[in-house]
This record gives sequence, C-alpha cells and structure tokens, in this order.
Amino acid sequence: MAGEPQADCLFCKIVAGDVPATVVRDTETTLAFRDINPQAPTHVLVIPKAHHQDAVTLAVEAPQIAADVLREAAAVAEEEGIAVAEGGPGTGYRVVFNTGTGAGQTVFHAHAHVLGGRGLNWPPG
Ligand code: DGP
Repeated sequence: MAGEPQADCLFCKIVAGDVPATVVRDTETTLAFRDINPQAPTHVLVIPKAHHQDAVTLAVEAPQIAADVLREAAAVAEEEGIAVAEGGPGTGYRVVFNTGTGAGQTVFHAHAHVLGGRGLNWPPG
C-alpha cells in the first residue's frame, strides 16, 4: 500500500533507525539528514518518513507531505545559512529531485537534495 515501509529500502531503514544518519531536522512526517557523499558544503536530504518511490509519486499519493518536504527544505537552508536571496556565489541554494535512473536517481524513496554553500552552475550536469 502507498506509504508503507519497504523492507529493502535504505531510507526506510534510516527512518526506522536501523541505518545511522546525521539527522539535522525531524518532524512528524519528514526527516532531514546529511548526504553520505556531499556534493557541496551543504548537502542535506529531506525525505518523507512514509515510503513513496519518487517526488512525483509522493505529490500524487500524499500532496500534503510533499508540501512538508518542501517546507523542510527551506528550513534546512535557513538553518545552514544559505537562504540568502540576493547574495553572491555561495548564497542561495538548489532543491533537486532526481527522478528516474536516467536522471541519476539511485534510491527509490522520494528525497529532496538541498545543496548550497558554493557557486552552483546552470545548466546542471
Ligand atoms: P539520488 O542519486 O538522487 O537517488 O540520491 C541518493 C543520495 O543518497 C546520494 O546523494 C547518496 C545518498 N546516500 C546513499 N546512501 C546513503 C546512506 O547510507 N546514508 C546517507 N546519509 N546518504 C546516503
């Protein structure tokens, strides 16, 4: 059933406390923790605690929790000091949802990457 924990899902194991993670924020519906392989000085993943395979599926199956994930991404950026709207390189941040293997998704439990603390190029690689 949509949202149920999956035994073979890494992020469900982090939610359950079976795999350790450096948690930076914890709410009733979401968890935010540092990426194990950071691509920027700030690289935090924000996930729904419920299992949904990707961001679009989450938005269809549980739109309120999708909104919670985005709100938490913004809260992480505030806490990390990167939520500066009109600063120079290293200010501002990017929220990325890799969706599908061709776009780089490797963990099929919805997650937002919150990236910042350095200049970020556009278009992304
Ligand atoms: P994606 O490629 O978009 O599916 O992102 C998955 C991210 O998850 C990737 O940036 C690395 C991160 N990751 C993989 N395994 C672990 C882990 O065990 N702990 C943490 N904190 N992050 C992980």
